[in-house]
Amino acid sequence: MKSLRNSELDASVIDWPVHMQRALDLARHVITATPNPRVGCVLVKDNEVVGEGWHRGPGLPHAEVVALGQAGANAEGATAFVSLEPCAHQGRTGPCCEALQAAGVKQVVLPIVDPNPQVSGKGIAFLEQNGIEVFRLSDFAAAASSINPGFMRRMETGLPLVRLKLAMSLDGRTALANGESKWITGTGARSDVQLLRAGSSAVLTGIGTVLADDPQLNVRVEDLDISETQKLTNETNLAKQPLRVVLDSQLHTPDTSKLVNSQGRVIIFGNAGSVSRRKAPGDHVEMVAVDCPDGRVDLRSVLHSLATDFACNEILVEAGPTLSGAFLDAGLVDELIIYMAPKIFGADARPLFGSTGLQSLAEARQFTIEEVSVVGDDLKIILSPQVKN
Ligand code: AOF
Ligand code: ZN
Repeated sequence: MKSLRNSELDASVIDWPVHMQRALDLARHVITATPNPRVGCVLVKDNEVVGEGWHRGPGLPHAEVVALGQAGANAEGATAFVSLEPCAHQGRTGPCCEALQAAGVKQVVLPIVDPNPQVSGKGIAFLEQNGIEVFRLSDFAAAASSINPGFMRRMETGLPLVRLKLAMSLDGRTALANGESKWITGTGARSDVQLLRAGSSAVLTGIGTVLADDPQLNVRVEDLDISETQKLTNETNLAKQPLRVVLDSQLHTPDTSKLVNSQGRVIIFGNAGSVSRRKAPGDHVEMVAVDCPDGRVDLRSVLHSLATDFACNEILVEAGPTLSGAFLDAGLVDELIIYMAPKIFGADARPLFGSTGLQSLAEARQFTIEEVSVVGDDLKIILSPQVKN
């Protein structure tokens, strides 16, 4: 395989970055294909696009196969631009490499190798052994990885990517002293959260939030602020709710809770004793025993189980100050997403996090601002935690 920078492309392939960008854009408009990665493919022949495709989810055709279907006989002699190395394995669907070869594709251009050990490097090897040239456009590597941050993370480390979402007032408060917190932010921000949920493999909360707020934590497609085209593109994956996960060491989640009584799978992590005593209120609810040192569910073990037993790529934590703080303290948060409403709640209202006992500013937990935007009437701030040396 030849690796090329955009600046190294000669005149005959000068439009390659345009096609690669298109393949990435197709992948990016897939809200989720969990547990699979979001993948896009463009087939080009004589400088014309003859087929496009994207992967919609497990068991459904991979991006290359969709694009080949569209191209038909025009795939003969075409160049395939794929946002991820084409697979060579028989999984839930057949190997894309063989489909590309059978259709007579002569070149494959990709930005990154698939980190899935079942696939990694094998797709490239198969293509080359069968006389298909493979090129890597290295300038697209970072962008291609960023489309599937959770899939990359799970394949490389065995843990999912964790986003922690919080909503607060201008003065960093999350509820009034009497507990009232509905709603801190406006409808724009709430619909943005729906999109975050829709893109996640699992939405995770704690028993405290279940008892206090009785949330459903589901995706309401009608509340998603996306175009009709994007709704159609994502019809299959949006019909599937993300897993809802509750950390509940003593298994106190009520059988009458909205979470348990709304559509979609629920996983409750608790201590082994409680799990063995408690009967699941339905087939869609699974109780899973997990390490609970000091009576608290061990967060790393939960994440490990979500990645390995439930194939979760991206986790959205929507919890109260205690569990949110515990995820941060354990260094398990990759992305902190704060919605800030332009309202003042005052010092008697409840804070975003509990006391820290800090004696010096130098010890304060520090973040880097990655992105700031206005969503409806509120501010959305995406931050990454700084790792302490
Ligand atoms: C591709 N094109 O569009 C996707 C790929 O078991 P399966 O059939 O669902 O395959 C899933 C694996 O295939 C997934 O873990 C990843 O390594 C790769 N995804 N590969 O050639 C695609 N979605
Ligand atoms: Zn494939």
